[in-house]
Amino acid sequence: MDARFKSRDIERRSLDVDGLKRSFLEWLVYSVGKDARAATRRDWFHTVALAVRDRVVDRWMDTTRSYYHEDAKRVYYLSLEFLIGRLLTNSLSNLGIVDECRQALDRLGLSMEDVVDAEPDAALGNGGLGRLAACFLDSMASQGLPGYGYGIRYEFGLFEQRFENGWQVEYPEQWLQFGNPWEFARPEVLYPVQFYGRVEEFRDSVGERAYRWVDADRVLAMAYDTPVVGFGGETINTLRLWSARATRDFNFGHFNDGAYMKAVEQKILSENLSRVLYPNDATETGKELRLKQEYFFTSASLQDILRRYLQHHSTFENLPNKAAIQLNDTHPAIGIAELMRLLVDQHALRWDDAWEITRATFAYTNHTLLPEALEAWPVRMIERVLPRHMQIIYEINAKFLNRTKAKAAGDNAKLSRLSLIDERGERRVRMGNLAFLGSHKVNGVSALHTDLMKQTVFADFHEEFPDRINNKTNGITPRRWLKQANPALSELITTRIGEGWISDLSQIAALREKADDVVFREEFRRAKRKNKKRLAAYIARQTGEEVLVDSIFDVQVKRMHEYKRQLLNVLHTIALYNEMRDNPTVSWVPVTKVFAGKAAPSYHMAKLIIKLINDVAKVVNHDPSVHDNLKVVLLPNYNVTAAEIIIPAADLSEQISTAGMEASGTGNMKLALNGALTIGTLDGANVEIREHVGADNIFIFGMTADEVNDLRASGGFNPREVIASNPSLKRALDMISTGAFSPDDRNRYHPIVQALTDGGDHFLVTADFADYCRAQDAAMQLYRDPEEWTRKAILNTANMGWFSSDRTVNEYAGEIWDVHPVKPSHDGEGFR
Ligand code: CBF
Repeated sequence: MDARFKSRDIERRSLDVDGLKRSFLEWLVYSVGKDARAATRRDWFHTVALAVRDRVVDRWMDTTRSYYHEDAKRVYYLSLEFLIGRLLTNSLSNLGIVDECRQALDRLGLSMEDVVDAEPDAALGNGGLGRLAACFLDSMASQGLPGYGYGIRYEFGLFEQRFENGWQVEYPEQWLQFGNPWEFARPEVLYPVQFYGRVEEFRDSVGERAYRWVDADRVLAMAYDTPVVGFGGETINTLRLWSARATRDFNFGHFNDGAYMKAVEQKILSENLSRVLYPNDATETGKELRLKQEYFFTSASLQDILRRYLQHHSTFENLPNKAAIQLNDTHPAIGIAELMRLLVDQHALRWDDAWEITRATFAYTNHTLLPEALEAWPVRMIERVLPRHMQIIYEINAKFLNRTKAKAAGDNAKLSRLSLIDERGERRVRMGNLAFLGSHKVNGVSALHTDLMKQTVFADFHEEFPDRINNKTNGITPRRWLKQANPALSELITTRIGEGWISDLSQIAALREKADDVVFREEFRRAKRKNKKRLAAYIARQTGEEVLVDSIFDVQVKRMHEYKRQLLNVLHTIALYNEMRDNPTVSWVPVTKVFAGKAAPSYHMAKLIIKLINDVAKVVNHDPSVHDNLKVVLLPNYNVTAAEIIIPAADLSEQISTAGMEASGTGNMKLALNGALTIGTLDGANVEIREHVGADNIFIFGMTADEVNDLRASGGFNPREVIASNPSLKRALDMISTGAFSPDDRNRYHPIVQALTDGGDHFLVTADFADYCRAQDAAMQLYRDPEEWTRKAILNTANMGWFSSDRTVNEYAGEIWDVHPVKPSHDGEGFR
């Protein structure tokens, strides 16, 4: 064998600095095809990523082989979104070779940061739901759980956000433009997915009535696999993303009559299916292409799951013992009808047996109660796009309602609420009801959210199936959100309590006693300051604004949405600005308000709020009378990479949604783990964060979910009265409405003012304003006492151990999936 190939083979395994350096040089030439003198940063990123990928391949195969040999029960996480972000540092960190890589690059005269920064951010998700899926992948692999992610390989991820004259403008996010070194294309893993056509009835071999779906359009789903490196590199799981490919079955009739190009064009159009991620967060769009995307990836995933199952089994009754399928929201809920179709139509199972198997295999996570986010597809659309599925849905519904009718004893209103079909107005399929009925477990994502599910959206179902709803409070991976994003703090923690916390975050509780240690407090502050300097430099680069590192970094980073109430924060900013101007001799605590977040392109109000923040920033930041004591910045293009810079630097974490509206939140967890104090309502997981960090170490304000509910139900809320009785609120609103921040267009913010006044203030911004200001004052007072502030910040970090996604995933594994860790057998030495 050529000596060079042999040497590459050995290099593949080596994890020391020399070995890494040698393989980087080889990979640059032989895989990227560049000479070191001509290589760009991007070439080096590809080189390093390919070299790192090589180091996980053997272990990846070992893992997959072990699952196969043990015929282990696998969990399949079906999600339309995986917000994985960059993978280089994550992979190096989980393999434990960050320093070795840095040194190897150093010897080549390269900076690790430059190489890391050349990686595009894989933004295959909108926000919390997609990022949760990515955290779960990390946690499953890190704990040796046989877990697969299934989703779509979007060519364009979530749009890139830029500000032009203060307005959000969307640009395509072309993360695949220069190739993706992490993925393996699998052109041989190809499944047909059908759309449209009609259903034919026939008699099967035993004379039973049966159905086949004919005259349909076909698309192929092609797999791309990305290895998911678990912490320690023991287990490497798979994220399988589907890309749409046109079939090659051309109609030669077209060819002959000269319409060949038309036929080809049609085929190519079918590849649009995996082209772009829908940019809506927790909002349903109702577009046919979206329904097709949902069915496309779900059908391909189910076909793949059944293929894997059939390697060991010839009948289906064991499917629930070998496969747990988790529906990440209702987006893949059509899978319930699809599995029924595959079992009944293609594998000739009896309906009742197929239904038993389906229900025992699926579980469903609900992520929001917002009515506008509950998917409900028009019956007519499903009938046209997925005609056989519509029949199956009708059948499921009829059987269920017939069974329930007897018990419901004439309660027709209840029956119509339970129905899979919403008959009010245009008839629609309620995907939440389908997901509920077709799953053996249904969970919410925080304790409050789960309670509200039982009381509201799924109240009738809960009455019918009292054991089905359970809670699984979200979590975040400490590997990315502390170890990787915050090296300063994580190194400090490790020097004090060892590194056990990285794989068992409950161990971070050992820091509690350090909160009273003056030296530790000093070091904790130093780490925070380092992160704040890093963020200040990033702010300067992104916005041109200089901010004081010693000001409170008051951070609200999340999607722009009225229920998340960025407006409440803006109103407080204006009120504070006025106070500072009115009282120039007071020694103010300097404040930097940091905002970041994207608005859905069609969500006009959210886009107007972005413009307002930018307009307020322009006025405040250039007003010499506030002496730089107040700065407002809105960072563009919030994504995972930006979050990794912003979150470790935050002092105050804004979690201020209207109570009852944020299902859980996970940014709240990331910020608290990184030592920010939360200012928040009793909403979502904030309630549990308060229980864990202690009521003294969090600033809670505002109405509770019950109070919000009562107030709305009473119909007696009058924002105008509240505004009239609060001069600082009135003044802030007057400034907005009279154009103090928009002299070029004084009416610009009329819709915002209208919504907060005559519009009834649905999100109760004005109702919570006074108490929010009180909580803000308390935070500012506390900040004057750095020792006490730091003590509380340390207690936040120390008490967040429970919010690890390892804990969450373990709960799913034990209480929903019944899957167990599998130890891969690596029969070679070290990494192979
Ligand atoms: O559960 C994960 C997150 O999901 C959402 O982002 C969603 O898209 N529905 C919710 O809005 C979050 O509250 C939740 O944390």
